[in-house]
Amino acid sequence: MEMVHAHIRFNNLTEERDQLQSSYNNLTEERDQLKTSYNNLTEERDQLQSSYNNLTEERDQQKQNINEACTVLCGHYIKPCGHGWRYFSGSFYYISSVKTSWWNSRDDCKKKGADLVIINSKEEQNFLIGFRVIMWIGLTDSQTEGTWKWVDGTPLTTRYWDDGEPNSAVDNEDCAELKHFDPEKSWNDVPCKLQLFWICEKTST
Ligand code: 2F8
Ligand code: CA
Repeated sequence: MEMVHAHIRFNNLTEERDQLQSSYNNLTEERDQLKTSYNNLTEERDQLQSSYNNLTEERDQQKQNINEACTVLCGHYIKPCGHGWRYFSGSFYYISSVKTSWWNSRDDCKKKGADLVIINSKEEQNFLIGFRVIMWIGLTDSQTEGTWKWVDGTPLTTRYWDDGEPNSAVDNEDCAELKHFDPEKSWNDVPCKLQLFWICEKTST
C-alpha cells in the first residue's frame, strides 16, 4: 500500500513539474514577444519623431517663404511699406488709406483680386483690432434684413457685435464696421453709404 501511494505521489509531482515547465516555456515565449513588440514600438516612435521633426522644419521654412513673399510684395509694389499688404495666418490683408462706402470698398478689394475681410477666428479678430482703425468688414444684411452674411455667402456664426448691435439704428444700417477695439464687443452696423476705411483679404492658398 505504501508503495502504491509513493507511486501516485511521484506521478503527481512529475505532472506538476511538467505543467510548471510548460508555464515557464509559455512565459518565456510571451516575454520574448513583448520584447519584440517593445522594440518595434520604439522603432515606430523614433520614425514618428523623425517625421514630426521634418514636418516642423518644413512648416517653418514655408512660413519664412511666405514672410519673404510678403516683404517682396511690400517692397516692390506697395508704398509706403507697412501700408500695403500684411500677412497673417494664411491670408494677406490690405488696409485702405482713404475712406469710401461699403460697396465702393468691396469693388476696390475685388479689383485687387481680394474681397472685404471675412473673420473666421478669434485670432483673426484680434489681429484686425491690432490696427486700431475703424473700418469696413465683409459683413452685410443687405440681401435679407436681419440675416447677416459674409461676402462669400456664408452665414454669420461667431459674432463680435458691440452690446446692443446690430440695431439698424438710423437710416437702414445694412453694413458692418469694425468700430471698437474690444475683441468681443467690436462690430457695429451702420448705413452702407457711410465713408470709412476698409480692409481687403486675399487668401494665400
Ligand atoms: O449707440 C450706438 C449707435 O451709435 C450711432 O448712432 C447714434 C451709430 N451710427 C453711426 O455711427 C452712423 C449706430 O450704428 C449705433 O448703433
Ligand atoms: Ca448700429
